[in-house]
Parts: sequence; C-alpha cells; structure tokens
Amino acid sequence: MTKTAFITGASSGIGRATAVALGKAGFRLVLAGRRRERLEELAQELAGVPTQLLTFDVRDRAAVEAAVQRLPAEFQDIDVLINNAGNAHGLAPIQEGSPQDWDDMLDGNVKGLLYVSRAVLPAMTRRNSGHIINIGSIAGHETYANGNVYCASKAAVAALTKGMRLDLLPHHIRVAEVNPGAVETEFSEVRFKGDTARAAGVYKGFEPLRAEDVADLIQFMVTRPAHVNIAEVLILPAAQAAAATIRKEV
Ligand code: NDP
Ligand code: 8X3
Repeated sequence: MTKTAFITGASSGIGRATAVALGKAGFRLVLAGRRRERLEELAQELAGVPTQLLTFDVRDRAAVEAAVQRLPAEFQDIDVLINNAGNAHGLAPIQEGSPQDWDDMLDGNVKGLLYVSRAVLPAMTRRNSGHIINIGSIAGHETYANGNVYCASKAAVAALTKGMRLDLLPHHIRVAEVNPGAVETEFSEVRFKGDTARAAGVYKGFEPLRAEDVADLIQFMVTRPAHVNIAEVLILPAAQAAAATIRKEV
C-alpha cells in the first residue's frame, strides 16, 4: 500500500533531497515550506508522484494547524513525518547575539517542530502507527564557540526526540533523530543572511556531505520493517571528526 510522507523544509537542502528520494521510493508526499515557487518547481520534478504542497511558516501555530486540517482525505493518513525545517541564524558570542536571531531559532527549530508534530500526530495515534524522523544536528550533542543558541535549539530537538519516543511507544509510533555534521546546502547562506561568499567559505578545503547523502540515510530508515527503529544516527563527512573540527567560518 502506498505510504504518505510529510516533509517540512522541502523547498531546499536536506528536505528537498529527501522528497526526491522518497518520491522515487514510491511514497505519496506532503511537502511544506514557505517558498511556494520552490515547492512547485519540486512538484514538477517529481512528476507522477502524488504530491500536496503546503505553504506555511512553522512558527505560526494557527497556520500549521489550518494547513494540516485542509489536507485532502487521501493525504490525511500520514505514515512518516520528517521534521526537517530549521536553520541557524547568526554566529556570534552570546554577549553580542541578536535576540531576533534567538527567537527565529528557538521558535522555528523547537516550537515549529512541536507545532507540526502536534498537528500531524492525531493521524498516527488514531491508527496506532507512524514513524517520525527529527533532524537534529551534531550541534545538539556538541556545543561549539559562537553556536550557543543554535546548539541549544538542537539539544532541545535531541531531548524532544527521546520524550516523543517514550510517549508514543504505546501507539507503536517510531521516533528517531538524524544528526548531520556539515552538509552543503543553503544552511550557511541563511546563517550569514545571504552572504554567499562567507557561506561558501565554510565548505572550502574539505568535501562536505551532500543533501542526498542524508536523504539516502533517511530513506533507509523509513523503509525498515515495522519492528525496527534506527533511533539515532550521527552522519558526518569523512573529513569531520567532531563539531569543532570544521571551521564555522573562514
Ligand atoms: P536549508 O537552508 O537548505 O533548508 C532549510 C529548510 O527549512 C528550507 O526548506 C526552509 O524553507 C525551511 N524552513 C526554515 N525555516 C522555516 C520556517 N520558519 N518555516 C517553514 N520552513 C522553514 O538547510 P538544510 O537543508 O541544511 O537544513 C535542514 C535541517 O537540517 C535544519 O533543521 C538544519 O538545522 C539541519 N542541519 C543542517 C546541517 C547542515 O550542515 N546543512 C547539519 C545538521 C543539521 P523555506 O525557507 O522555503 O521556508
Ligand atoms: C549544522 C551543523 O556544525 O554547522 O547543524 O552546526 S553545524
């Protein structure tokens, strides 16, 4: 039977690559992001894959709830949720950090993940079945200089993943965390507010992961038999040993 996967942050990077991988693997897709035109372009690339596009900001709880409620009947039984939307905003010592950046990271990476999960979970608990992959980061397990609030937001994702796994156990819902190291996406462009030269510097001098590498892993995880939960994975470029062995800027 065709399964439905709901992917947040599908307009770019890891989320987009995961949509392509799961589309090829035969999933029906709900693709979410703020940039509608990016989602439409992706849907065209996925021609032949049944797809629903949802445009919302994960920080807007009412918009998240309304979008999920409006899903057509054939997309409502969500089997797989990939909580991927998120970003770093800024890289600064705590005493110089921007409170607006802090709000963006905590509201998006933590509360956004909660809002989407809360909206999607009834479709899983009702059926006593489901699989959730939260995209954390190596940064949630190792804090690096100037990463303070981003690292804290991803540490919250790690704690929430464990909490969700406990609470959803009686409903047979698998919950897992994927923790990438350096992946070359739009991540650093967003962190450095559109400064593409500064962003490109992060990936100079070594071979970073590609979004497709993380997508391969996610595809593997969500296609395991129902009794298997690959609960936590750290995926690094071979050139990275720990969070701080990659320069965060040049
Ligand atoms: P990208 O910047 O390429 O993609 C981020 C995605 O998240 C976009 O699709 C963006 O869509 C979406 N997004 C961001 N904020 C919001 C929001 N407020 N509401 C809705 N959607 C939002 O980065 P990555 O693919 O690298 O990042 C994906 C995830 O992977 C993030 O959680 C990131 O923290 C994590 N990660 C990334 C690593 C890396 O090195 N790249 C390493 C470890 C973890 P849109 O702008 O259209 O809304
Ligand atoms: C993204 C990886 O180490 O740049 O989460 O924070 S890192």
